[in-house]
This record gives sequence, C-alpha cells and structure tokens, in this order.
Amino acid sequence: MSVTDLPPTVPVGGPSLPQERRLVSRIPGPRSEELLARKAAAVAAGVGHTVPIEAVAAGGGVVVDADGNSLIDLGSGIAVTTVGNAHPAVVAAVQAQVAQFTHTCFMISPYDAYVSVAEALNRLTPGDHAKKSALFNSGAEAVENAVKIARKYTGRSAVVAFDHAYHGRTNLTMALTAKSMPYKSGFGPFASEVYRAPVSYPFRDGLTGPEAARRAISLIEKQVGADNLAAVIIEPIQGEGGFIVPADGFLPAIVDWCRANDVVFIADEVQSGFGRTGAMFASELFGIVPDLVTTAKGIAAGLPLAAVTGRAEIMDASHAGGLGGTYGGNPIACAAALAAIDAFEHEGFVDRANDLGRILVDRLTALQSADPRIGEVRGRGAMVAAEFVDPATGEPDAALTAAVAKACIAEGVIVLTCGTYGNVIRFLPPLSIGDELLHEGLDVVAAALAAA
Ligand code: PLZ
Repeated sequence: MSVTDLPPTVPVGGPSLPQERRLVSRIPGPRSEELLARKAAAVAAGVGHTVPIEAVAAGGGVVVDADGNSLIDLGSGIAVTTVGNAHPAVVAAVQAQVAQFTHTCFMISPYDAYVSVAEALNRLTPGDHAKKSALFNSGAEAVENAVKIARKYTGRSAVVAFDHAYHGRTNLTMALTAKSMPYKSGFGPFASEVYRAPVSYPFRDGLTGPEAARRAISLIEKQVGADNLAAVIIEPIQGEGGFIVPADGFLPAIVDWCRANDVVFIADEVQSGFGRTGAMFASELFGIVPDLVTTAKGIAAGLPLAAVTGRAEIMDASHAGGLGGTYGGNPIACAAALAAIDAFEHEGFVDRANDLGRILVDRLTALQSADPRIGEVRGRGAMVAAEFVDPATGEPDAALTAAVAKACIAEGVIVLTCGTYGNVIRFLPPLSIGDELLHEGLDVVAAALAAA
C-alpha cells in the first residue's frame, strides 16, 4: 500500500504532523488491539514489543497510532530517527533512489551512494588518519565484521568486551553481550575466544577512571594476555546496559594500553553515534580516537544501514571478497544516509542534542532532588537516563522502573527502559522534537513517578 492509498483517517507522517499529545482512546485502542491480536497469532512470540499500539505515522516528536492517539516520542525507535521520522529530505532522497534503481549488489555493480557514504564516514569519524569504510545492514553485522577485520589484521583471535555490554543478537554478538535474559538465555553455545572485563560504572563502583582502567587491564593481562588479543570492543557510553558513562580517564587509559600492545580498539557507536550525545560521535567527548568505529541506527534515519570505519591499514588487511553481503550498503539506505548526514551537518542537530540534553538533565535532576528513588541522572546530549533505586539500600528497583514506564505509555509518552538490572529509564528523543513537547513528556514522567 502506498501512502496515497491509505484511508483519509490515516495521517501522513513527517514534521507536518500536529505536534501534540492526544489521547482519544485508552492505549491500546480497539484498532491497535486488533493488530496486536494478529501479531500474537502470526509473529513469533520471541519478538516482543514495548508500546502496545499500531503505529501509522510519525514525525517531529510524535508517533500516531491507528486509533488516532498521538504519543510523544522519547525513544526514536531506539536512537534511530535522530533527525526525525520521515524527515522531508530523507523522504525525497529515498523516493528518488527507489525510482532510479533498488539494488544491484555493490559487490556486483558498484554505485555512487555507497562510496559517498564511505567518504562521509571517513571524514566524520574521530581522527584525521587515513580511513576506509565497509557497509552492512545492522549494528550486529557491523560488530561481527569489526571483529573479523581486527582478527585478520592482528592474526590473533581473542576479543575483550565489558560488563553491561550490548553488541547484538547474532551468535558472536550475543557472546559479546553481557546480559543473559532476554538476549542470550537458551541460545548458546556462544562463539569462543570472547572474554569479559569490568567496566567503569561510577555510580556503582565508586572508582576513578584510571582505577577502573587498571582493574580491567590487569584482568586482561592475567586472563587473556595481550599476545592473544585481537581487539577490545566497548560502547563509549553503554546503551542497553544502562546509559553508563565511564569515569574520566577510563577510556583513554584503555586506548593507550591497546596502542602499546598492538590491540585493535573498537568503539561501538551504534547507539551513541550520529549526533545523539551532542557530539557527532561519543568518542570525541572522551578525547579518544578509536582504531575502528561501528555505526548504525542514526546513520540512515530508519533505513537499515550500518558501517565499520577505521584505520586504512586495518580495514585493508582483509583479502578481496572477504567482506560484504548481498544487501550491505543498499542504495536506498545509502541515499537516506546521505540525506540524514547532510541534515546533521547543516540543520544544527548536534547543537540541538545539547539543548534537549540540558532540558532533560535539568528536569530530571530537579525530580531527583525531591525523590531519593532516583539514584542517578546521567548521560550526554540527548542520551540521558535516570537510574531508580531503593533509597534505603541503594539496590536497583526494577519494579518501580517498569511501573513508571508503563504509566507513561498509558498516558501517551513513549519511554524505554534499559540497564542490566532493569532499573533505568532512558530518554532518546528525536532531535526534531520541540521544547514544549519534551517538557510535556517529562511532566507525564514526573506524574507517573509521583503516583508509583
Ligand atoms: N551495538 C551499542 O545499541 C542495538 C537493541 C534492541 P542492531 N541496540 C538496540 C534489541 O533489543 O534488539 C545495538 C547497540 C549497540 C549493537 C547493536 C545492535 O544493533 O542494528 O540491533 O543489530
């Protein structure tokens, strides 16, 4: 069905959608319930959903459902629609490309959009060294390939990931991911030669960055050995694990150790990249230059695209034909990415992430000062979270977190939870949301917390 075939009651998405929270039924309303019943009958039970609606349109700062409810979007489809849903330039670029050609397979007949995305990534990722890129379909696939590339370059096999890490749902990326339930439980055996080190989690470990780095490096040296180690992979700000911002000095010390030991340092910026944190890449906030960077999500405003970008000599170590995939760097996804990247560079979105971040941190910190159940407010730019605890013990309070998130959704505000202990509400608004709508969303969060 094309947009023009939709019944007149279904609004067209994009920034022209009325920017309002509007509840015309309970959530889920009757039409959404119908779809959810069909989903339960037709879609594998393992594929869950957080917000019980049938989405029909989205744009600016709202998602509209089939019953006519308009929900404030504080999730961006997990940090994907960073420049906004159905951004007009992205829509135009996709429409033009889809009418031109949909696929040739870049490994068969190369085309401009792929090369242009690679050039943009080589230019935008941290560091001014010679870089190259390869494109894929999903964040997990980018991570898999970053590990392949690092192994080929170093001739070593071990990989170190960290506590609270999330890197994907494929076999190798499940092995790299820390949390068993729901990501890994029952899905093993997992890929071998993956080792786990402790991260810097200032709220829970109380260590300085250098102390936390020494702890991790000592474990790596004793339990893995630098000579066996191809790569260390880390999210500069951990996403699914709880929006954990490492203490100052932690990441630079790990990077320095990797350099000194010829270990490839991979920054997984799938969630933190592309303007989300108020810098183009979160690595910049910590003054680090990764050897390889994985990107996805925000890169193409909702079209499936991912990339590995890094030092030319590392990227070129793989033999011709060793990297690729049928759809990797699909021309429609690349066209969307070029439009989204242009929007990042010319529409002030990176500054906007910092403006939204200030509102989020101010409002949440004010709530925290009156409510000891908020243990910590943390994040950078428009990647901000609140961690909920039992004030008496400091223990994680997952039940409170789930209750607040559920109440927000029932009131028409999309919030997502995260965290190893399930006790974090994360805020990832599209950078196209207006201040007023963000404030209204946070009013609903405050009310939900007060009532919980
Ligand atoms: N690396 C840092 O955040 C995806 C996962 C949602 P894919 N995070 C959202 C879910 O429950 O499946 C992610 C990430 C980081 C890698 C990935 C994986 O990216 O595009 O989902 O494969």
